[in-house]
Amino acid sequence: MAEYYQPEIETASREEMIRIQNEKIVKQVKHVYENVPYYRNLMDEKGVKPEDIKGIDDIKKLPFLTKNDLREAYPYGLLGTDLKDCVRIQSTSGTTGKRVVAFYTQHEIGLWGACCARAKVAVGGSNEDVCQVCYGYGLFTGGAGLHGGSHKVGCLTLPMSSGNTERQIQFMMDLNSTILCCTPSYAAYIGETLAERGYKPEDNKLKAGIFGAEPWTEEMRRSIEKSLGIKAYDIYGLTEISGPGVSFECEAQTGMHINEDHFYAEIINPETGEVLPEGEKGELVFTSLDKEGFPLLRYRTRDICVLSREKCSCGRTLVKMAKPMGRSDDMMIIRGVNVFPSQIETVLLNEGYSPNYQILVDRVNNTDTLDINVELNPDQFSDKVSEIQGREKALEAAMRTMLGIGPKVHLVAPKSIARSEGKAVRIIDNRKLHD
Ligand code: DLL
Repeated sequence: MAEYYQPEIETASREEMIRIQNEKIVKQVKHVYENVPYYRNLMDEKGVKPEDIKGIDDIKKLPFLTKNDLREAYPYGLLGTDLKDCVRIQSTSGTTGKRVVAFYTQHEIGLWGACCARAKVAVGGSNEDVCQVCYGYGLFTGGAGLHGGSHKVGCLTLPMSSGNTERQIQFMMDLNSTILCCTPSYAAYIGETLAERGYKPEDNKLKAGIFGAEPWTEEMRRSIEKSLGIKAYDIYGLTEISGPGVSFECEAQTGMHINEDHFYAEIINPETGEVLPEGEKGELVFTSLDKEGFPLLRYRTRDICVLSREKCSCGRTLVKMAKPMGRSDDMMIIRGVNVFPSQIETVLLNEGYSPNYQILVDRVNNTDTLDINVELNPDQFSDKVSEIQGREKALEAAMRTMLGIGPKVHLVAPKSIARSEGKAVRIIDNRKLHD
């Protein structure tokens, strides 16, 4: 297990990390140029040759890859090895268009598992733990990724997949699960169901949760920690770059350490493509430094966040990324104002509401409308119309302060908004139907 905490990498000096990255990028660009005609063409168009890349700083010279490139090259166009060397595919959910398929060699499966194992160790995981994985198994990377990491660390692994909440609870209680892995929205749902069944937070043996795959706020973290009686840690990743474990949170709970010996991160201005200095907010771009089967260079994630090299109390020197605010495609532009669902979630939880909400956007008479359905907690429920209306007005005012535009808030009955077992669908944008 100790081998999955790798101090020589995770606490390496800046010089040492740059040395590792320099060495890997030179080899990787050569490998891609020689084996991936699609990317070779992009490099040729830009007039860049592998010899121009002498170290990690030269990465700026390389062209970007976008989700559109992945769709164009679907299915085999970005493979860096023979198909016979690949042992697995995984795929994105395809919510924003055609599915993207990623390939893995045996080496890449190992590398991915090792990244997830670092994440497990960072939350205190060891072979003493019982790890309940309720991310979906199958094409989605959540189940397979956390499962791989859990095995490597030696946890007793419960491959539950998502859904069937009654069974999740039964196994959690009977088998004394200590680490829970699922989306934050599902964790909230499990917490709610446990309370309904009469369990108190101290009745379970859970100590930590590894939650990711969707944006969630600090307020949501606190609410889950309270309902399950655990420490809730964030984990980030995307199918194109491998899956969960691209970055992971440590005991400091102040952002996720990027496994930068494998994945080099840049923040760019999404409009101009210019690389931004550390600390500035922009689009996250990843280069896989040592994947051979599906070796993406400068892949634009569309996730908006900030990188920081501030000293971390855990001792790791791996660069940290802040919680992504959501994808640039999750950002709603409403009456010209940029609105992220995470801002709405922050207000709701601060005002004492449940994390069960739905955002409805539409266009009426050429004006954008924003409606938010918010579920009342059972103790907030009231028969008095005036009371409900008063609450709605107060929430609308709090939203206006946070968002800069005024939404219409509708408080709805407890349990009336569908719960999510995987990635929560928060936004229904009907404007797209009219466009
Ligand atoms: O969601 C991989 C994953 C599985 C990560 C389990 C963590 C845990 P995709 O389905 O390809 O892969 O979706 C990737 O999800 O670009 C982000 O927009 C979003 N995302 C993933 N993790 C986080 C997170 C998996 N911790 C996309 N916070 C990414 C916010 C996240 N957004």
